[in-house]
Amino acid sequence: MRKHMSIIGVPMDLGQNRRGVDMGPSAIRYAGVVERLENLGYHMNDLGDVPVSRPDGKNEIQDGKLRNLKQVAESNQKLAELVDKEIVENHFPLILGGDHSIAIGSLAGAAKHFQNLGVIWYDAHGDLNSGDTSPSGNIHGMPLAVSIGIGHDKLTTILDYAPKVKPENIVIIGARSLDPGEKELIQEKGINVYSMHEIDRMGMSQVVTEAINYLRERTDGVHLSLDLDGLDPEEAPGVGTPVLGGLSYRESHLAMEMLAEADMITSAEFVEVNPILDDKNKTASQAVGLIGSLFGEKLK
Ligand code: B3U
Ligand code: MN
Ligand code: MN
Repeated sequence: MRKHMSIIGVPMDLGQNRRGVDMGPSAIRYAGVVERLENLGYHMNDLGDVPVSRPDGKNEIQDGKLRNLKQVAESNQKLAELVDKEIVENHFPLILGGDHSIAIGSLAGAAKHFQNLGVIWYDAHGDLNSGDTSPSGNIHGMPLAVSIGIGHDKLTTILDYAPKVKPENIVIIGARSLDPGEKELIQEKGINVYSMHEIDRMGMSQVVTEAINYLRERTDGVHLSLDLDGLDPEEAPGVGTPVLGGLSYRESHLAMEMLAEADMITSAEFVEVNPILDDKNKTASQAVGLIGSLFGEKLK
């Protein structure tokens, strides 16, 4: 039977300061994501975009510390409901961002369906801040903390349960910019991190093999959250917070191909593509290339 996949766009740009990332879902669609997956034999249904409201003021800081909290929480609630519904219908949810704050809703919708959801967080950043540790007030730097139950109630209690994920079920790959509070949380909670240091030393192949073996033993599903700023900005320039010294396109393909072979990903999102900062839709095209590999392009 052909596997069903649902595309969900989230044109969210309120989790950070730079406009344009709201056009990410369009750019990834324009780069041919649906056709690419149809060619691999998937039955595709593009559900369109989750509504994102405009802030009342200009990039308003709410509740002391969090930028656009109300709007980010509302869209994530809608996204969580949609992801939940698609999983109930046995459709694989493929979520297109938008800034990384949308992982709050993706994980809320997905984790409900597993005892022990694993998370692969492919990112230059840890996204483990809360209002207390964030240097920016930007919610896109907080979704992983929210998923382990740390952060504002409006975010942690979406779909009325918390936490969504156990810290030991998380594997971060590609980190090279962590804030002091994030480093503390990683130590305290024992979160697995393969920073660029480990990737340079061990190679991507070894890193992903370890991650797969580790998650296979302890989880019953795995959400892949891929922030395009995990890639090096020379190759993927269309992101809002580029950090030098990142993963290559080749290494990233290898990681996706290995995950395809392992056949363990149960939901996925590709986030932070900002077409305004991009070079002729290069970053969106890379996202589509990586999606192709994740869903078995090499194997078919
Ligand atoms: N850690 C910083 C910067 C950042 C996080 N995520 C992105 N940038 N993309 C923060 O603001 O929390
Ligand atoms: Mn991120
Ligand atoms: Mn990032």
